[in-house]
Amino acid sequence: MAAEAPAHASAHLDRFALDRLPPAAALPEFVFDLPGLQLPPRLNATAALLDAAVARGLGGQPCLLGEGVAWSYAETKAQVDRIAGVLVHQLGLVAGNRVLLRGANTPLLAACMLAVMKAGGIAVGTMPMLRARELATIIDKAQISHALCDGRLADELAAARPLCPSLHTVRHYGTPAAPGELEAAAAREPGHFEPVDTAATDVALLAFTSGTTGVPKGTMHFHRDLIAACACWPPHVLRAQASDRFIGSPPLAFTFGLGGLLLFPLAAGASTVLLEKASPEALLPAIGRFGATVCVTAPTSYRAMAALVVQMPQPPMPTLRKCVSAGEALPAATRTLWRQTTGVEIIDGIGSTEMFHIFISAREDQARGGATGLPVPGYRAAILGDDGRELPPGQVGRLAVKGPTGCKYLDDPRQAQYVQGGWNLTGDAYLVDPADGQFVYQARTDDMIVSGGYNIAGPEVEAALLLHPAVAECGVVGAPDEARGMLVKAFVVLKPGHEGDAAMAAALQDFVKQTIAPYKYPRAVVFRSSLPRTETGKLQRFRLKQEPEAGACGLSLTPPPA
Ligand code: 3UK
Repeated sequence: MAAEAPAHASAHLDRFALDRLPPAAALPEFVFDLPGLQLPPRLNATAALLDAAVARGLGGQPCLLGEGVAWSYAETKAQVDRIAGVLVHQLGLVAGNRVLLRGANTPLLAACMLAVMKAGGIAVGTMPMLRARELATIIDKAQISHALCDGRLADELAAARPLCPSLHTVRHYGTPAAPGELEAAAAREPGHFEPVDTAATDVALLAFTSGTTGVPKGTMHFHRDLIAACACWPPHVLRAQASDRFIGSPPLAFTFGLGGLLLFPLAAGASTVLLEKASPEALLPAIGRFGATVCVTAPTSYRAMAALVVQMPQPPMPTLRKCVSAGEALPAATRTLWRQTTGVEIIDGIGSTEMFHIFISAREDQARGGATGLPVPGYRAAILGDDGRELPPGQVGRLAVKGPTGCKYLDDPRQAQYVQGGWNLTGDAYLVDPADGQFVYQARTDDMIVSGGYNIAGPEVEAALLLHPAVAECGVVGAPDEARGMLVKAFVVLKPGHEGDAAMAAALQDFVKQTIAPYKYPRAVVFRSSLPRTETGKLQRFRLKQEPEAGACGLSLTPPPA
């Protein structure tokens, strides 16, 4: 009889990820003291979420929904097992191989991601909007061998292929109305696939940061990380139930979306709606149409949906009971507006691609305007000074966190920036409110505006501007200025019916001076019809900072670049 493999032995025959993990000394400290984080040494994330749900008797319950799709847990498992079978039996996938996933959010994309992990592969999600050059960078960095791609996005991947010698196998999938080659191959597989017996510390996911500068960083996540994340924020802060139905906007390629719209619903035995188009205009009616109860999206999306709701005779989403916001700071005005329009208190949470998901957040009953919340059970957080020592409450410093998940860059010297002294440093400036211990976001550390000797956090000025009834959206950055070093400059999108003229600029400047310390008011105000955002809903401050007329003071009415 063959000796049993030691509990920690990797199942990966392809050791690419294993060989590129940061050395032990460069890893953050991992903390597993929360009950519920005593995880077994062998763990396959898909089996632990999906197969376990079916084994618990949820087979007949709704699981993945989308346009023209409504799969039960049993049906989802059968789809996942067939695709895992295609990967291993037909496409020669070996445990540890990286598989590119390319498509808008759909049940089929979700099934592909789960299948890759079940088969012992490493899932590499990509934002649908990426162009050939960006895809090639990721494919090369991760030495990706296989790709499962939505047929409608085939062209850009085809354009990338000549630059990607590692990528030898591509299969396209279709829609419920027009199935593709992947579905045809899956139909030839049996409905059961035995999960690969991965170690808890085998890499399951490679998530690339949507970095604003430099080469994107690949963050590696173990099977254990995905399951640990399911045991922290969801049961302690979100507290969803099996009867819940999730819906939202973040792509599954973004860990905010993968957790919030796939793994956490599965862990709760709930159902989830995966929408290809989830702009505020599309998401709002979809909440009502699907009877969703938990909404997961970005702050700007709540603000835009609130503006749509107030134009309607009745809120179009009577079932909605929980709303999650992450990706950027939630302005107090948006929290209030959403509560007043829908009656739902938003659950804000800060997470990062490196940490996999949310580590500071507040339940509805703890939520307070302008604060992110408290460390999520399972995580510790501190504010560090420049010398790396912990600062007392009330002082602004660098946010540092540790917990069961943490930063593991794929072969990247920037590991030493994110992880210092065992802490994960997110790059955010925060303070702890001495009154209630809540963590209060200031800005990204490199976005702090130093003007005339004062430190000014752009998001605080944005929060003030958003309280003005004419402001739809805004972004505040520092613009170079000879006299002050930097100048506070606001880019403002007005609501329909308002004129972006000199009088409005002056009115907004006065309004900010009345709302927060006057020295923080924007000395330059620029009106725009839209603001540059990433596919994950984040304001691209670096692009605002690069504006050609960034030094100019006063008013500019130039239209946004196409
Ligand atoms: C910022 C926030 C204030 C912050 C993410 C939830 O956004 C996510 O991951 P990214 O790697 O960016 C991380 C950075 O985004 N941020 C995110 N949430 C908040 N700032 N308040 C918030 N609530 O600068 C952070 O360092 O793109 C969010 C879950 C998973 C994620 N990957």
